[in-house]
Amino acid sequence: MNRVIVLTPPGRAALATIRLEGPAVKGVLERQLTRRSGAEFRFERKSRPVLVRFPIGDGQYEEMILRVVDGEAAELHCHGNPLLVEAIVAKFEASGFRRETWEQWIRRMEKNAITAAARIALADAPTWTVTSILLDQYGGALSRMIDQAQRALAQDNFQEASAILRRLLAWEKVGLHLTQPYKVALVGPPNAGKSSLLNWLVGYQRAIVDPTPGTTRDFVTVATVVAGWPVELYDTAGIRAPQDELEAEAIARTRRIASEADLVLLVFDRSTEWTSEYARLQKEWHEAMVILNKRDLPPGPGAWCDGLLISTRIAEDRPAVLKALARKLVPDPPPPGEAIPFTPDQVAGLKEALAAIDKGNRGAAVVALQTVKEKSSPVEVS
Ligand SMILES: Nc1nc2c(ncn2[C@@H]2O[C@H](COP(=O)(O)OP(=O)(O)OP(=O)(O)O)[C@@H](O)[C@H]2O)c(=O)[nH]1
Ligand SMILES: [Mg+2]
Repeated sequence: MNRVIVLTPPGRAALATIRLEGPAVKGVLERQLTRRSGAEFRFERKSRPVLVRFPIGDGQYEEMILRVVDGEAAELHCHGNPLLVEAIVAKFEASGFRRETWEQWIRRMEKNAITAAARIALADAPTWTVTSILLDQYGGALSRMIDQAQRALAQDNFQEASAILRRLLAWEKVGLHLTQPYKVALVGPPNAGKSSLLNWLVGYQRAIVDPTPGTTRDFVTVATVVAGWPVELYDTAGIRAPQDELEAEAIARTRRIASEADLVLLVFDRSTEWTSEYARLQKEWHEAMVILNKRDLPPGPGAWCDGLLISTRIAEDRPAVLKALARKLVPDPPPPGEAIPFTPDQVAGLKEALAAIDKGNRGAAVVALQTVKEKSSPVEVS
């Protein structure tokens, strides 16, 4: 089988790498290419990278670098313009090459589905923390623990197998958030400073801030990083008795977003009086992290609840908010080298194996674990 694979990410870029594999590579390249000097191109297994000319029609040529990988594989490094890349790939397709995505290529190259998934997720890793955890799994941390559980099962040591799987599954939340950011919703009464807090946390004016209560109707989200963890902040509309249909819809959306969030930041203006409406909000989001904003102003009266006392006008307060946020999201960060499942398929497979062990069904547990190693599909990167 002959294959053509674009290894570089889609979109405009300075360079693209197109990989060719198969018995026809040598013949096709010798027919298509000429040396930059105009001399004939000969495919040599051990040559250094060479500058070549690739015909793109109408007597035009595109210059690129060719690297011969082995007798049946080569890489073309060309300009990254997507139109050019597409034209080159199409030309090889016309010569009978099959187009493959870089994810398919990695899955084919990697023997183990876990290392393949890690390699694919690594391409999108947004922070060093995420990268280093995924690198551990690429290096075999998760596969080794699954091997250990399988060995324990082979020796009828159900207790040890179960303990290993429980430990792996304890990282479910951390693991799945390596490829999906934590969702953090900023919720609270109008004018509390939710949009200000969002801007302050990310360091630029993303959301509209205004002294008029009820400013935010159409929400913004913004991607950021908290202590190395990818986070998506959701600004929402202030909760109060709606003054029109639009606001009612905005408040309904706030509740939807909050219900889907990993964490709710309940923001109050500490300079106002504590009200029964505040108490109701606090009850509605009893698991929220409470932020008491505007500590630069005199505190308002009433039986105020506890919370992190800050002001978005006081720069020194920012690290404390970020620290508290990180502790709430990831109370126990994993130690280096820890085995962590990081795709929904892996988590589902481990849970299936654990359920089988609990029922004393060794056969089903072994199959479920083997599936995690061999078949779990990697996270698709768009
Ligand atoms: N004094 C003081 N004012 C603040 C602080 N944080 C925000 N504000 C002000 O409070 C007002 C409301 O801020 P926003 O961020 O728009 O409040 P919000 O909660 O998003 O309001 P809605 O979108 O209406 O629900 C603005 O005038 C801000 O400048 C603070 O720490 N101290
Ligand atoms: Mg707002």
